[in-house]
Amino acid sequence: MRTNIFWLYIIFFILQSSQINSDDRIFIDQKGYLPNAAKFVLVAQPADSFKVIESSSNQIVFREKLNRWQTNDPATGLTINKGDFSDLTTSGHYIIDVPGVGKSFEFLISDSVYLDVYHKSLKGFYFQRCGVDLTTEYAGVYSHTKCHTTDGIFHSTTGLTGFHEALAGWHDAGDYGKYVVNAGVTVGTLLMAYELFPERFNQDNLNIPESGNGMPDLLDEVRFELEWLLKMQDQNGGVYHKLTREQFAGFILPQRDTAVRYIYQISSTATADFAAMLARASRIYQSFDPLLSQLCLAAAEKAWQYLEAHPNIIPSGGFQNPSGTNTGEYGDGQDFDERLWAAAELFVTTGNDKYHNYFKDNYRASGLINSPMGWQNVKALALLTYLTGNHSAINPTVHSQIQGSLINYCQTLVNKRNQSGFHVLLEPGEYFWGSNSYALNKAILLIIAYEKSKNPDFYNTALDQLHYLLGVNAHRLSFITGIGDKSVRNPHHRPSAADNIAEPVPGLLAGGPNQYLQDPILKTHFNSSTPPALCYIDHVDSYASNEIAINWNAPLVFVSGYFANISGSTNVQTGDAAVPRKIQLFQNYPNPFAQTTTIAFHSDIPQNIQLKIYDLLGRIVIRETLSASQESTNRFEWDGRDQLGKAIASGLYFYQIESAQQSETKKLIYLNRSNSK
Ligand SMILES: [Ca+2]
Ligand SMILES: [Ca+2]
Ligand SMILES: [Ca+2]
Ligand SMILES: [Zn+2]
Repeated sequence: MRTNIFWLYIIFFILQSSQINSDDRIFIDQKGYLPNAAKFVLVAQPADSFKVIESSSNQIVFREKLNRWQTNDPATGLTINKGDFSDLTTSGHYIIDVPGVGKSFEFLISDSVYLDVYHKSLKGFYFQRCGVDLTTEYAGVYSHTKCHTTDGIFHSTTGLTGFHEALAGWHDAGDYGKYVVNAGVTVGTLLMAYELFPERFNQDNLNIPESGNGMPDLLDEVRFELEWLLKMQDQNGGVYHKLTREQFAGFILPQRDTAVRYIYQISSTATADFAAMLARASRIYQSFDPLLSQLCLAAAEKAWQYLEAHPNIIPSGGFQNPSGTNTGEYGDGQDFDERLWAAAELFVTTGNDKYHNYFKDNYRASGLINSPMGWQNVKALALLTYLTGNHSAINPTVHSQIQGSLINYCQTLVNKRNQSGFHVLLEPGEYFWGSNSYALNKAILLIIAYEKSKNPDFYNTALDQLHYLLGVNAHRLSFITGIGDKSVRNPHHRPSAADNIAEPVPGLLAGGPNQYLQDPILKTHFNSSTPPALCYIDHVDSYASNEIAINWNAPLVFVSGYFANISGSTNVQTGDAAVPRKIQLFQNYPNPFAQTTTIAFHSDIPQNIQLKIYDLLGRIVIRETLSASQESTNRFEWDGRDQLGKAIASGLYFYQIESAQQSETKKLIYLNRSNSK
């Protein structure tokens, strides 16, 4: 008898908790969807159908069946049903309701739905700037005084001694080191975004110190890194591998990290990455800053001369931390791909046969495009540079071979997406350190393949990777700080951990699930039988799943920026006055109303909004200043009373919201039952 009661309690408890947590089983992109792109909701619980509800009117605008999509998804162990609402193309705010399961987060359908992701992820680089004050004007609550002002001292292994000024550049990741090799794929990806799609990446209004100077802010941000990189080249053309402490700093603010930071020895991977980055920069900055462009080209050619003089990898076997040093190693025993990338960039910039011949002699050495780029393997960047480069000497046969390999590889990616419960380009085994960036780098290949082929599967599969990062994952989490209703809160990021501010620095992408459990926290929570995609924890100590890094944010900038500016019609603007800060006002509901009504609006940025309600003669009834958040719908409840609390007369009124740049007005009808005749 007691046992029965005990079991009743247990069953009651399970029922209760499954109701409370039911929303955890509905997966949508927490930002939302482009009007004309594919749209899916995933539900990891048996259910037959779903409804899409327009938030402000509470009206059902779409209803469809759910179908079984994956049974025992190999990466998560979940059984997943899928609903397709691609046919809903009307812009607005929505919620998905799955009867018997629950409701989703609110999301947006809009052409500009990813603008916020793009702006924040690019601004994320500004927050990583080293050696300068981050002022409140640009950094807000995350401001701090200049850090690491004595970079750097030659490490004894360089054979050199003393101080060599190497300020500027970005902190690499959750730590404060600066590593040339990881700058390589990062700068390469950011400059590629601008070079391929200048009309999508040319905004000059991202609120960094160089906003409004006439140069796209993406190029200003990269320039800050180039200024540091130029200081990392030795007189012999070789490039020092990194600038770090011997041991990682504790979780302190950057300006408090005053231990000696060393410049380590030259490596051929750093030298070749450097040559590639600066050769690419030379052609992109030519029209904005001819002097910088010349400096970059001279430095890149000098680096190439060093590589020619040292045909074998330097140091032998690749860079390794000397004894006594435990900061990031970025070791890589294969410098073939870095040299190939340097040759490709130098050829496209100069047209010089020396570089072209090197490229043509070596481009097939490890197959064509068959994997995405990463810090350790930049072959895909080399091949993409040749594929998308603009030079009359480009060999059409080589060009078409590379293009064919890209298209073929992207077909395999579409097939892989169709095997994955969450549409992600990661299969068991690929949930390694930085897995989120691995999916994003594949999305970059899909975008370029889409531009070449116009195959919509490539477009939508690339978008699926963004959806994955923004909530369509087993954790139902946005992996980007400060974006979405439920996002990473505790990144392994020293400034975020040390600043006594609850919200982490925004716009930073966490590494993501890591099935290899390469830190003690992951080992504590998971084991080898945990489904690979579940091996993630939002814990500050989980450096192997929850660190942030510049080479992970760079592909996020590329992919979110590509989809954020789909019209490609944005122009370089000058000054904050031209900032297109969008607000959108929705019809109040209920309307007409007798008791209370809700006025809802959306703002693309956090800002103060003036709300006014006025009558047919323009007399103000209500005037309020509201602080709008950009993450969700902002609401104002009104009970038909004026500023003094007095009930107003029945009739037609106007309501208006106004930001510094824009205003929108709609009508409402109030029925005052007590004073209507
Ligand atoms: Ca600018
Ligand atoms: Ca390599
Ligand atoms: Ca914090
Ligand atoms: Zn610093």
